Amino acid sequence: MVKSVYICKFFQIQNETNYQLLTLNQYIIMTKSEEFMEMEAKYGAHNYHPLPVVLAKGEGAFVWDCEGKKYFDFLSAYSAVNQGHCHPKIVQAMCDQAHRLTLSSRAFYNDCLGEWEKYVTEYFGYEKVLPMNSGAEADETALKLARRWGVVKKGIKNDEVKIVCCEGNFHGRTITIITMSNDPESYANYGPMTPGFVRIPYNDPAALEKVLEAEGDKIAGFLVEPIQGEAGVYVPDDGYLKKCYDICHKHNVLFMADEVQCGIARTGKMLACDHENVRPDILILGKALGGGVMPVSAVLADDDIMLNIKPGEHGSTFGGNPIAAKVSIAALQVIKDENLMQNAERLGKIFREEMSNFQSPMIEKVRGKGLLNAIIIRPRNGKEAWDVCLKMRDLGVLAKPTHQHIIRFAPPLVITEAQLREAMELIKSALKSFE
Ligand code: IF1
Repeated sequence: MVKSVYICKFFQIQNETNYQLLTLNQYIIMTKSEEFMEMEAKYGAHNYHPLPVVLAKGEGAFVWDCEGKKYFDFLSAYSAVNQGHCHPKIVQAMCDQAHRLTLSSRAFYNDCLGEWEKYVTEYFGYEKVLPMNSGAEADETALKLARRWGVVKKGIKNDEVKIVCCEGNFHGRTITIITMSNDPESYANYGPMTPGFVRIPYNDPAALEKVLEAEGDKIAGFLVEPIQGEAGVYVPDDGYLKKCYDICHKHNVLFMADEVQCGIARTGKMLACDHENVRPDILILGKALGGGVMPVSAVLADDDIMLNIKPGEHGSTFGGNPIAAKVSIAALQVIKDENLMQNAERLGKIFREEMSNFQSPMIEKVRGKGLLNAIIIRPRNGKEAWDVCLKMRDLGVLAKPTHQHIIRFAPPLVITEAQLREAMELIKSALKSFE
């Protein structure tokens, strides 16, 4: 089983691992995987708690660890690799451009950005796009755009402008963004927060109506995830987005959708908002926009909103770089060429039906949309979601718990029905092993 071993003098892995450890005098023989985990524990900041598995290769719906063991990837780098790992067309686009020009900065024009801007605005149906890199940056950009619009167009006093957000939200990790969070793990003990936010319950249009009636004249925008990912794949009631959109428009408030995780075919439509035919005033994209190859994020809006930010007032060194532009076009083209929306829609139904019908005392609930799904785990004999994920890993399926008792299941959208069915059998075996 242990294919290659490394000899180390110190051993500090905190996480449980499944590989056999052999003591040789005072030395410990480690697998390659263990050595990499050890290095991260020793030299890296401890801001993550990864599942103990070290990935070295990926292709389509599969990844391989350092020892060559193959797994179904049911996380897809949190929906960043919707197009599958190392998609040849996306990788090719990156390699081709990398030989020509990697970075110009926005101090000069480059011969890729305009083409991407045209492609993306036509693809999603907006007049303008603003490129950034991470999802958090795109959300920050959207907040700045909404505030600017609020001040310049709506006439709100600069220090009174507010944004409405939702309980259970996850929009990233900056100070301003964690201000919106009600999860202490995200916001606690990071010092003073950013003023100007009002938080209301999710999936509650009446709460939005109430706050906009009370202080709508000071509110520039309403920021919402069409499906809450971090909260545990929380799908709101049908009609929620449309109701919120209408309420926003009644009060001259911008409807802003964070589709960083649920966008780009993940839920069975290009955007999760498409399920309700809602066109956000400000659309925020990230993750799969770069096909899991490059960090590419973007904010889309029409001129009336976008052109309130003038030259020099916002930007990013790497945003809109030539490689990102080429990679992103390829990534979006793959979504359409390979019918990934349709695949997500069809296979998502199969997943939810099959897993809902499966009798297990550990399954409390199965929910989701398209291929963004979650199983709520009922702990049994002291075993919880983390233990299920470790067992699934041993059987060859990788997924990660969120909030102790929820496991997210989000394979790359290129997964086939046969592969999905094979993976579901492994997931069931993992659950059965705790009975
Ligand atoms: C991590 C969750 C997923 C996001 C939405 C913006 C961002 C995210 C809706 C920021 C990021 C992440 C980041 C990742 C874990 C992950 C996550 F569990 F936290 F909720 F995907 F499910 N808007 N989501 O979901 O994007 O700046 O990271 O590019 O490790 O923190 P980013």
